[in-house]
Amino acid sequence: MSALTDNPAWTTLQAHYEDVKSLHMRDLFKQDTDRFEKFSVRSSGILLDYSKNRITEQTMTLLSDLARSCHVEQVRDKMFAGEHINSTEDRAVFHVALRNRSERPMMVDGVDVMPEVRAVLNKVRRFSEDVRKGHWRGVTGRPIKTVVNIGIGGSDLGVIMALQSLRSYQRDDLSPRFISNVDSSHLMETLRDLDPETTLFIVASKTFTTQETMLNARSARSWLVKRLGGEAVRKHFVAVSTNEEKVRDFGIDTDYMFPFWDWVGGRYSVWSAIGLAIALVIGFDKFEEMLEGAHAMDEHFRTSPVEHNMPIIMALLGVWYANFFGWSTHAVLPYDQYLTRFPQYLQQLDMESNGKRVDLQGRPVDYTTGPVIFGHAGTNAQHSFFQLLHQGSWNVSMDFIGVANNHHPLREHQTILLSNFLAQTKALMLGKTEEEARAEMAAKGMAQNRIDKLAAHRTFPGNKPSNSLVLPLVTPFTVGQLLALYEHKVFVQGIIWNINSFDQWGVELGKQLAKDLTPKLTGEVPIMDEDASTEGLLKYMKRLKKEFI
Ligand code: G6Q
Repeated sequence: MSALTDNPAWTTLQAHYEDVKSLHMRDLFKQDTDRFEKFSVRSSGILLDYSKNRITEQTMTLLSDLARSCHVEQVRDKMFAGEHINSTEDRAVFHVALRNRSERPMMVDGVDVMPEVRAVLNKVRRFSEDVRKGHWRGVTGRPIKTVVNIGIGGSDLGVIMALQSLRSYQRDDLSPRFISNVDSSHLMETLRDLDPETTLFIVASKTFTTQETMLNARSARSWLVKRLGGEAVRKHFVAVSTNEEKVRDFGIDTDYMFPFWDWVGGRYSVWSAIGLAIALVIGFDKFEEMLEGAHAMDEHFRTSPVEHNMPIIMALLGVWYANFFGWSTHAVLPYDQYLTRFPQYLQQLDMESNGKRVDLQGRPVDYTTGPVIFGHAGTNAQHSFFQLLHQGSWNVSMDFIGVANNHHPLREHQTILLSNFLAQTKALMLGKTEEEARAEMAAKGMAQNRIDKLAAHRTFPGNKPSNSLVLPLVTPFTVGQLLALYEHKVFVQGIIWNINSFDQWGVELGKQLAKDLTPKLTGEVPIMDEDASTEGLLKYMKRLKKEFI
């Protein structure tokens, strides 16, 4: 037993689970027509309807008790106070300072970081405006038309996701591209049709040592130098990093280095100068609106009581399914094409943060932690994996994200999109009984033997829980809110599971081994002291390389 599974709030929930696990939401909705009012919450234009969950009022009371007994509010307050809650790296977790739009100071180690945060934002503003207005030009005097962000993980995923989401705010003459994978195909396909004279590279790396990013940056620099000469680097390369020395060594003018700080975790860094590509492509004012949206969610999270706190409610529902129902998968399903990259972004945010197996004290946990996250945009996803959600043998908890309005006013498209959004959560909740399936087939005049044969196949168990988040429109503000909502949800779950959501040691081992294997692939070091599989694969690949190239 651990402190968590021993916690009376936890054991009470376990007993409660036994009482409610067989209840069907269809009946819960029949018994209580106020479920929507009782189980929905709003924050600055975003609505969370969590009534289609396998919960009663008592469930929510007990889950709130759990949050309180795990000191969720106190740890939240420690984060906002700049305390070193990232204990394994002994750092503050302070991305909320990057989007603090209030006059409140944000203190870390006795220093208010807001003057520095504002100074970097101003630098981002000036540079992005210069580029957008054509004042900053390439070495041959032509304005910039393409911004290539070279980064990986937290220095890539947030920026791609935000720019994909906010594509309708993009100008036709300034567009983004991304190079992240060390696979040369990514680099070469990205550069293939680019004009070096109108291309600006941003090397985005907190450490400026990440193997993939640095190799991609060097190859991009060679590509540029070959075409425009060495002098071009200072006009076509800028950097976002915490490592000034390495930026200078690379040959980037440190006047065009946009700094951030070690209290910003990689996957929480889109709000920092890592967002430079966002400011360049959609304009600094829009980037600021994104910060404002996140700040609005921060204020909601910081000040709302547990029972009305959107991120806390979503976190608790996740714990309810992961730890009491024993479901290990969570799907995120945005019904908006602009949000297609959102599930992928969340995979890193959630799975890197809460994919942990020891608690803060270093003891193995005796409960499950972060779930597997997957998802895709509706309605497309309905035509691929939704079958499993409706009738598969696994259970998956779900977030549906609906957007009331569209940037492209083709009314019929939007109506059908929203109808599908509503229909899915309803179908998943209600299901279809065998009697209903039989009656439906009979009404169509089907023969009885055919009905008997198909009845089980056409039955849907229902009782599949989902949250519905509804946004007015995909804007910089709502994207900011949405990201912050999920950041805090993940954080709250980490508090309850007593794990550190802000380190990522799991990423290290593979990185180290890759470095050791490189000389074995190149032949600088003989293939020895490897396990039989790695040795066999190494030899096989070396042979194929010789045969094909
Ligand atoms: C995120 C991780 C990781 C990181 C990348 C890139 O939280 O730490 O995804 O962002 O490894 O790191 P650099 O920005 O240092 O290149």
